[in-house]
Amino acid sequence: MHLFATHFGTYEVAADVDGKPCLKPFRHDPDPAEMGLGYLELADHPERIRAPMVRRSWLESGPLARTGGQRGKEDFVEVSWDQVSTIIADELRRVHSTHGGQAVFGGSYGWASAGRFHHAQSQLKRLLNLVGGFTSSVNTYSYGAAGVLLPHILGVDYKDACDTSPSWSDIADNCELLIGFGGFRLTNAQVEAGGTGSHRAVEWLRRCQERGVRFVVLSPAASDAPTGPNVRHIPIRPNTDTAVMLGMCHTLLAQGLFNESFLRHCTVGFAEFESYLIGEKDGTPKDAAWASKLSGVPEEAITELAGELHDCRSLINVAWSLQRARFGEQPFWSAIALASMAGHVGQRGCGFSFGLTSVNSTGQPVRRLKGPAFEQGKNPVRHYIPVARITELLEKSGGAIDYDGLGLEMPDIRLVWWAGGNPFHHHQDLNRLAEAFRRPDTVIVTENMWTGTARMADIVLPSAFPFERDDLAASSRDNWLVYSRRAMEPPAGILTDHEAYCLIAEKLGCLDAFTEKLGIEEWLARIYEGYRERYPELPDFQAFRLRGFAVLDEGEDAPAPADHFRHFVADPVAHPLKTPSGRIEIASAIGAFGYPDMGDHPTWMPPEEWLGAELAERHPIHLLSPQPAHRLHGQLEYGSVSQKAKLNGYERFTLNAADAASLELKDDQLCELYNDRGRTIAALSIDAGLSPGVAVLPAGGWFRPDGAGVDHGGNPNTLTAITPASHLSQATAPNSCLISIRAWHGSAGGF
Ligand SMILES: Nc1nc2c(c(=O)[nH]1)N[C@H]1C(S)=C(S)[C@@H](COP(=O)(O)OP(=O)(O)OC[C@H]3O[C@@H](n4cnc5c(=O)[nH]c(N)nc54)[C@H](O)[C@@H]3O)O[C@H]1N2
Ligand SMILES: Nc1nc2c(c(=O)[nH]1)N[C@H]1C(S)=C(S)[C@@H](COP(=O)(O)OP(=O)(O)OC[C@H]3O[C@@H](n4cnc5c(=O)[nH]c(N)nc54)[C@H](O)[C@@H]3O)O[C@H]1N2
Ligand SMILES: [Mo]
Repeated sequence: MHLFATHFGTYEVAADVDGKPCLKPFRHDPDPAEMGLGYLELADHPERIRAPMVRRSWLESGPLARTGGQRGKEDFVEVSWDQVSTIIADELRRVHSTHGGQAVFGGSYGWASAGRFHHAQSQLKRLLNLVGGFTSSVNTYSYGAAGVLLPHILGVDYKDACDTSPSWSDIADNCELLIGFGGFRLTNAQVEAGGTGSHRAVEWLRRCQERGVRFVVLSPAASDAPTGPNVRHIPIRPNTDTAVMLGMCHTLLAQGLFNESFLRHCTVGFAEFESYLIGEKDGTPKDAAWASKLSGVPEEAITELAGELHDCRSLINVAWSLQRARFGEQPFWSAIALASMAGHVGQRGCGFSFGLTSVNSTGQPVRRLKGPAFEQGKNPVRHYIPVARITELLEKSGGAIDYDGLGLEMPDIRLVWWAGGNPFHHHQDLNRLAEAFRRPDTVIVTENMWTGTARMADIVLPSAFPFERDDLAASSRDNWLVYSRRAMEPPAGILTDHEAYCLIAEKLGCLDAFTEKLGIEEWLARIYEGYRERYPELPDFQAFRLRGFAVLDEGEDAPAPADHFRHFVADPVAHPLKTPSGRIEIASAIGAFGYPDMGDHPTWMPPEEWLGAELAERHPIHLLSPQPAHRLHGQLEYGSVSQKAKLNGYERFTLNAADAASLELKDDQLCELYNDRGRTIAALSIDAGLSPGVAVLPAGGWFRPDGAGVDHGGNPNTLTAITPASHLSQATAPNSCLISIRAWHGSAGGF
């Protein structure tokens, strides 16, 4: 079968009536994602990068003239591949020999495309590692706060926020009550990093409902609650989930409804937490009335839910979005404390989980295919940043930052190279990022399209789309392997990242080390054989290629579902967690780092930007920026599915009817969303199910500032702040953002 693998699923490559290649849903996928069906339309889109390009004054005067101030404002000159590979090789040599490898920032965060070989970051990092290395980045935008917190609280085995979840099958069979903080935004489950052959999250959710699992969803958006029976939606003020969870903890404590034996055997630090809950330290009991005032959730709802959490076989799920906020570690830590008090952790389908439906794989009862990728080699440079500190890195050069008990030195960055990511989509406070991006001597970007990031570069390398090359796709959290076969040739003048880097490696004298003298087919076979070594039941490479896919445990009974914490809870001494105490740390030594924004136990701290903040008097709307339903971040922005969801090319945002009326705004009206950091234009859609004082503008609109600095792409990151979740994680926190909204009277599309 001729298949094409993406992060949003697998598609069959067919021919349309004119004989041109087109994509069809994969026959084995019960819930294929619509957004990918038009992917091939992008092949000849006008925004495609068609040749290597160099910014004019950089080309004319070179890196030492420091013309970075012109980045994003000046035109580009087309050059040949021979020219551009010489220019880049010379520039890498110059920076490495004059400043050292740490002066190159190659962290290059981003989702790129599915495919283990053509993985954009791995290709770039392998090249850079061969010529002196680079300053790198750690963690993710997805769950950066959780990724640093959870190893302290649950142990390193649970670093990946997906790994705490019970299986959907166990939830359906055993759980009676599923409380979802942040709800279940089902369009998110269309995505899986690395790809999948089968979208199953929605099916599992339905099965839970059929089996009588009751759902309670706390979210500012009613649309986060699944439709169907047994679902209750409770509106909540953004960023106040910690308060509600603490209010529930207090209720359990006050009513004596907590599992003392579980707390004694399986956790440490409860006494300290208890003292905080009853207000011994600060005079404020964290009771339901207190939590209600902060969150807007009725007091009775908090006490009633707390009782039910204890009385029923219950599971608390927290969406990843909640930790993408100021103090984002707290709702995850609080959920662990609350579930520990309720006492069902370790029982099948119960306890706590993070990110059910945030992506397809969370909770899937499948064996995971862990396999090799294109090796990056060894980086001789030891410097790194937490991924969301890019602005400070470029601004400060030579400064230091706190991170997880360490002090990280920030090297002086002279050269930035980004491939497979779009910081001018994904990072916060883009106007500030743009200034920071103007500091280094040289910026290189490898891209398919003229994204905001490509426009901010000095040197742009055009990259083939994933449907223009062969690859082998698999997610390390899923059980599908797909042979992703080229659907068409790339246009003349456009190379794959690998081909482009071969030209540069040749100029740098490391071509053989870069390719190991293997062709693409040999690389794919080698990667596949790496999988077969671990899973001998997989068919041989030729059979796999011919069929187009392989599935672990195909046709067999589903493997035994994961039973995280089961052995630990049964015997915490024999099966300790990898935490300092061997148990769940309700209080932890991370408090001793002394960070102003991290205590010893789950704690409510009011963010600088939320509806209860002083700033709300000036900017009274809390902006949330969830994942876009119609594309993958900024990818497929120009696909027909994404374009259809817009109004005349403008991104849509939502607001409830009362807020719209008080601002004298109407449905479909173009509005300006603004605060002290920036301005962006989007079209209003009234959403009756949205809480008052909340606006929703999904991420992924392209940053397209006009001459006055007003973004016409509807990118929420023109408004969000770089303030981290905390000094512990230094993670991204876009969901703590206050804004104002007014009608837009400027020109539409005049940019
Ligand atoms: N406000 C706000 N901002 C957010 C979030 C949020 O919730 N709110 N979420 C954050 C999260 S969780 C994430 S993961 C990030 C995602 O941020 P990114 O991962 O940076 O977003 P993508 O648009 O997927 O960027 C990938 C880029 O790689 C390019 N690309 C694809 N294939 C290839 C290839 O083979 N080679 C090369 N060279 N390039 C390729 C694509 O054209 C695309 O521009 O955004 C974060 N930003
Ligand atoms: N279609 C599509 N799917 C995707 C992606 C994509 O780009 N497109 N990106 C993928 C990626 S990289 C990631 S990391 C995951 C992210 O998965 P998540 O982090 O789970 O998803 P989000 O869409 O950011 O947010 C989910 C919901 O949280 C709610 N929410 C936000 N803030 C609060 C709060 O303070 N309290 C409460 N109670 N609720 C709140 C919002 O209403 C929102 O609908 O999604 C993945 N799935
Ligand atoms: Mo993400």
